[in-house]
Amino acid sequence: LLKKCLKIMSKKDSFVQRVLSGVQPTGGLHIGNYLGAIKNFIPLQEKYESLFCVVDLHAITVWQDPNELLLNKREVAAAFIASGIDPSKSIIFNQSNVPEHTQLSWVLNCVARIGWLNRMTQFKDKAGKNRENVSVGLYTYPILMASDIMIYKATHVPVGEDQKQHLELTRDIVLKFNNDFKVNLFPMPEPIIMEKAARIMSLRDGAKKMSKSDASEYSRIMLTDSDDEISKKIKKAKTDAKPLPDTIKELERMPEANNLLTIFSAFEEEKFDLVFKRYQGKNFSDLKKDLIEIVINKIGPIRQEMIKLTNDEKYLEDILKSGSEKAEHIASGVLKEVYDATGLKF
Ligand code: AQP
Repeated sequence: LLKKCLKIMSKKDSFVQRVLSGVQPTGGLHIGNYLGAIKNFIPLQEKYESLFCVVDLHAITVWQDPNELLLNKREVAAAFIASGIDPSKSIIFNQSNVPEHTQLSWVLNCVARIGWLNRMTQFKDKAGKNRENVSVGLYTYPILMASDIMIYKATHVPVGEDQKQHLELTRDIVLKFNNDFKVNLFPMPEPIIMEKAARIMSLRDGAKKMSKSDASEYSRIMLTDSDDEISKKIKKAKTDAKPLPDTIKELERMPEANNLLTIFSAFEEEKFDLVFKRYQGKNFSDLKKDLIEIVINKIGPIRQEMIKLTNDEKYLEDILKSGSEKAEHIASGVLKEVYDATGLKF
């Protein structure tokens, strides 16, 4: 038994420590995407072999204008690089350029159970009352996400609160695949809970998350916003007429105030409690004035770099091309193993 355990352990340890994450090109990126995801990817590339993917196949689960989709894909790639993801350390690529994602996805469709998908709360939220009329892709989205992870045998996946359930599903699929085919082909992907990642809410409604698809542009600060736009949006952000409260307990009942302090604390990398102490009892205009300066200072350089990168089409295309070649090199090997294990090989 000991020999068997050691054999399994040594196999488990032989997996390359690899991170995979993706961002959908569904519109201009905002500070929620940056503070909640991209910023937290940067340190990972020092520790793991990292792949960061523009997940265009996920984006089309909801209608996308083809011309805008192309522009948005470029913008996500530019945002990755401008924020500090280094193409010489990490693999940056477009999901649809590596067909193995969808090839594995079909196999995983046949492994996953309908009951598992029926439990996915994100589908219920996104489909709402319109469930009969949304795309089948929106329903099977978590299987494609499992495939994104498994096609690289990723061992670690940075996840925010909203993606935890999808990663659990991936873990169920890994277990069932390895059991069904009596292999140890896929490692069990571990979540990297991004504790520092902030959940940023809409500037117009503190109960709704900041989102690319929100109808109001004043609900979000985009990474491409000018200093003027940043200033206007923060000035107009919803707050109370009264000053900031004196206690955290009172603050908990004020989602918009909470959100502005969260944005401050996330950009400054300063503890929320300390930021709150500094502004308790003060007027919102004091907090907003300082926040405008901070956001402009942090976003300004990223915006300038993004403009430079999106203007240099050839540079971005070269990075994405080389990224997809490196990604496909890994993915094609894994797909071959899957076809061998499942009898699909000819
Ligand atoms: N408001 C947010 N606060 C913190 N993190 C956020 N993320 C998105 N919004 C916030 C994180 O950004 C990463 C990439 O997101 P995505 O584009 O893949 O999907 P999403 O969560 O659906 O993003 P949006 O902005 O809300 O887009 P739409 O409107 O198209 O649905 C993810 O890690 C996400 O958690």
